[in-house]
Amino acid sequence: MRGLLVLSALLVAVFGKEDFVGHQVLRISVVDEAQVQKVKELEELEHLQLDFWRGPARPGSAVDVRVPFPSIQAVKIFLETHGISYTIMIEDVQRLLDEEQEQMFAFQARARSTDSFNYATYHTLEEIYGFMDMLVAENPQLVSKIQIGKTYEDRPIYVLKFSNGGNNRPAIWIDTGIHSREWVTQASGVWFAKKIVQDFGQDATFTSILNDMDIFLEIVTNPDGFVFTHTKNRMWRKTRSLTPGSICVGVDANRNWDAGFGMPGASNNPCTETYRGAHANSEAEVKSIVDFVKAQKNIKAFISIHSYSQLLLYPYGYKTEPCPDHAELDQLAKSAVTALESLYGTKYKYGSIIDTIYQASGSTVDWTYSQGIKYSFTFELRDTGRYGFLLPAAQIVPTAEETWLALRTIMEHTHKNPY
Ligand code: 0X9
Ligand code: ZN
Repeated sequence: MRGLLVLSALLVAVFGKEDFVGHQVLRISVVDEAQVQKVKELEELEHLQLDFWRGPARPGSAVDVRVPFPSIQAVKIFLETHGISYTIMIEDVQRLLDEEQEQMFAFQARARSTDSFNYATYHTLEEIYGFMDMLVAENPQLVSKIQIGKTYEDRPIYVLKFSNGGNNRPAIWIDTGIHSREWVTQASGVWFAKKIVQDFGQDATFTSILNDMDIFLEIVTNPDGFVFTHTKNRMWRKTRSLTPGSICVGVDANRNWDAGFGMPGASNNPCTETYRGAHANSEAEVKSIVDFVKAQKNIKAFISIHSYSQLLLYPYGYKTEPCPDHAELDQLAKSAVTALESLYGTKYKYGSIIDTIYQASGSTVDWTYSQGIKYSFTFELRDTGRYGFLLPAAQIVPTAEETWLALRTIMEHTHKNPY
């Protein structure tokens, strides 16, 4: 281990890439309120540099946390002292990252068309933006690219528009990758884009949807963060904006929306992973979508895709009161996860955000719902924690395929139930 640590320190010095040698992901089971309090204490110990992948704790639930090598002994002793049980989900995070990198290098060749593009590996921002241009060039009748804004670091933010004509048809929105480290989501977004052009004119049901409605697809919703996950820190979640007066970088773009902003379920501390930002819409990546949705006026379904945990969720995230469309959304979620499961047996739970995971304020779909977009959903894709955010590339295509069945269910329902 010592040799490894020295080696990795060297790698950081030479390439400036954060390493995760010896980091473990622990799954902590909390049985009661007393244990929840203990885990919260752990969260507040900033010097331990813990990265909570799933949480915060609720009695009877599990918390997944990445523990840096130097903190492992302290965390395990703390848990054991308080009689809190845990298992090791990932023995060595860096080993998974090395495998991921090897896999990417093996398929480095640049595709010349979207037919030869490798959907079964992870790609950089440049490769994904290249893919988008190829798809548009190959299908000029159906696909166009819209720049909806620019990121904090001045990168263009693109949305693909799939439209068979008409003028401002009712539309379905799908976004992936608002949290940059959730790589299976951007990879699935690429696959969805190809699937849309393949199924149009082939699959009767889908064709009839696209004959009446448009689809907007934002594949890389947090481009700065995504570049950062490739170049500096694979575990980056937030945007890359600077906060005056703080050394910490980034805002949680899924806490920055103007719905319950500032309420419990987000943090006002720039150094946390759920920092909500100085004010609602402070992030260019969020504001660009807000402006687009308001200008568009005709979006009828809004689906925001995250990973991991295998969940299909609907509003609210910031309050416990059921939303006015609760019964319909619950039924639709049930149909969608049933369709998803039919392909590979992958099981999803569904429900409102606050009931199913935890209170989250200022999150995307609470805002879209508040704008009158009834079919506002958010997915948490594979898996349930074996690999977490580091889902092996071999699972990209199966994940995208099964998710597509759920998306289709939501699109069909939206198509059949105009409002
Ligand atoms: O905490 C979050 O933002 C989401 N979990 S994640 O691990 N992907 O970060 C859950 C929040 C639920 N709300 C939405 N996904 N919109
Ligand atoms: Zn997320």
